[in-house]
Amino acid sequence: MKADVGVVGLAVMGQNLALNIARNGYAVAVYNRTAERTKKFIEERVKAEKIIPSYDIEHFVASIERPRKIILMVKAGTPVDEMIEELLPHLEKGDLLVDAGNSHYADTNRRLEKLSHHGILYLGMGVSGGEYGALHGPSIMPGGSLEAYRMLQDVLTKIAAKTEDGPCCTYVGNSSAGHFVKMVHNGIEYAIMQSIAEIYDIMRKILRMSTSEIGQVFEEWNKGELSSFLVEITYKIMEYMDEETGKPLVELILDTAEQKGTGKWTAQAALDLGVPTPSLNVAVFARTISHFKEHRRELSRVFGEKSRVTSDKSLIKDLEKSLLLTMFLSFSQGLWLIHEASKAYNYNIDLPEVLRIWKGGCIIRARLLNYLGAILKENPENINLLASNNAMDFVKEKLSSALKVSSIARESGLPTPVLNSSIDYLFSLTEENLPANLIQAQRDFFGAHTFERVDKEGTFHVEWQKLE
Ligand code: NBP
Repeated sequence: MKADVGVVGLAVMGQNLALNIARNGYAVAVYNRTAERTKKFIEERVKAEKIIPSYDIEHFVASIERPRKIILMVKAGTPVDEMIEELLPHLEKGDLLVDAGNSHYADTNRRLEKLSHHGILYLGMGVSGGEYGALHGPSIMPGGSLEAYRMLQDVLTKIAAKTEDGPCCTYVGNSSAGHFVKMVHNGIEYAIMQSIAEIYDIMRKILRMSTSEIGQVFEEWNKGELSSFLVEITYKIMEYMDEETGKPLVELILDTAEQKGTGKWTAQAALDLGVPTPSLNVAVFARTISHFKEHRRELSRVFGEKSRVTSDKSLIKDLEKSLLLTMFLSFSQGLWLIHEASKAYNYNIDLPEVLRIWKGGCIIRARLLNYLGAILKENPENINLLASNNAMDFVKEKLSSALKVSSIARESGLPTPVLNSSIDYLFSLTEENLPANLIQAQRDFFGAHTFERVDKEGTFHVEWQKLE
């Protein structure tokens, strides 16, 4: 028996993806650098599925039907290059390699270029949903040539999550479009996670709610407009008790957040392309600041006690609206970035399709996406979603709550960076006259950088002071 598809890399994602493909009726060849992991996988997780293990690369490649379709699910970075190097001598023209890890889009472009010289087709494919999604149906974001996508389309659409709008998989666009969209997906994920954490902090420190009470509120919210994967896991986290101490586990977790790079890359891409994504960027810095635990401990002593504003539980309604606003504006910024990248890199990305495939299986799946999709459908040029009366009404209806929450947090000395930067993003975009005229004057003053005028055409420079 030859395999229909090969999977390289049997850590959490690779194992679950291989099982998902096999459970959809395909024969899957598997290979992992360390043989022990393959053995363990076969012994402990494979039952009736058609999974063919290999312990050397040549055997692995030979066990796959031609033209071969091989999915790499290894750690992003040099491991992907090393695996490509190992596979290449055994591949033939017309075979397909798919990098399903969180690779940087520039690496994907480089690999696409290199493999095209060997006649190997290549897809850079974002996969979201964690290990559960990989097994039961992830959101899949493949990019590269359409020809390459067609080779694996049936498999991918079968294994993807399904919603009433179809499978959460689409051909995202040219070259590294898939990895770019997955990267921005993660950037939005950072912002929503941080937003939720900010609300949690207000609930515990200002409303003095217990972890269990906080969980109940998130559970309630998950039944309404805020319904989403991240809100859902938040209430489940609040309910989880540590066996050893009998306390909610979340209370025992050290407050230093890790990151693997996709949030940072999103911020870097936004800066490179000149797209404003402040909420996404500050979410990365929030994790960075969290790392300075000792420094924070020391400075909190120097700063002294902060007087927390008190508020009654009526604030919970404002917190809900506030979170809806930051979620909306995080998506707004991410979509704008994807739109600009699509133009700059000729990705040809269909934004409503991106929103559609984020509706199921992925970490940022949210009921709100139905609404965002409808806004974009109404006007596909509305790339940051704000240029419609309908969307602006939605945002304005949440704004007074967001301002109240932000103000209470400020007065209490609580950081709410995503909330604050989201409000500033909105205020900046809706302000016809920004004080950037003064910035231009300052630049011209010290650096002769010139400026434009509001009353006549041209580029101007004045001698702001006489040089002696
Ligand atoms: P990891 O990112 O932890 O990578 C572990 C895998 O990479 C193992 O199979 C390991 O083989 C292999 N590997 C390494 Br490390 N160096 C290698 C090399 N030089 N050559 C060949 N193989 C090498 O696994 P993961 O968490 O399953 O994630 C896989 C990919 O999916 C990553 O790009 C990740 O960012 C992405 N992703 C992860 C998630 C998630 O929730 N974990 C979600 C979405 C996307 P070994 O067994 O021999 O060490």
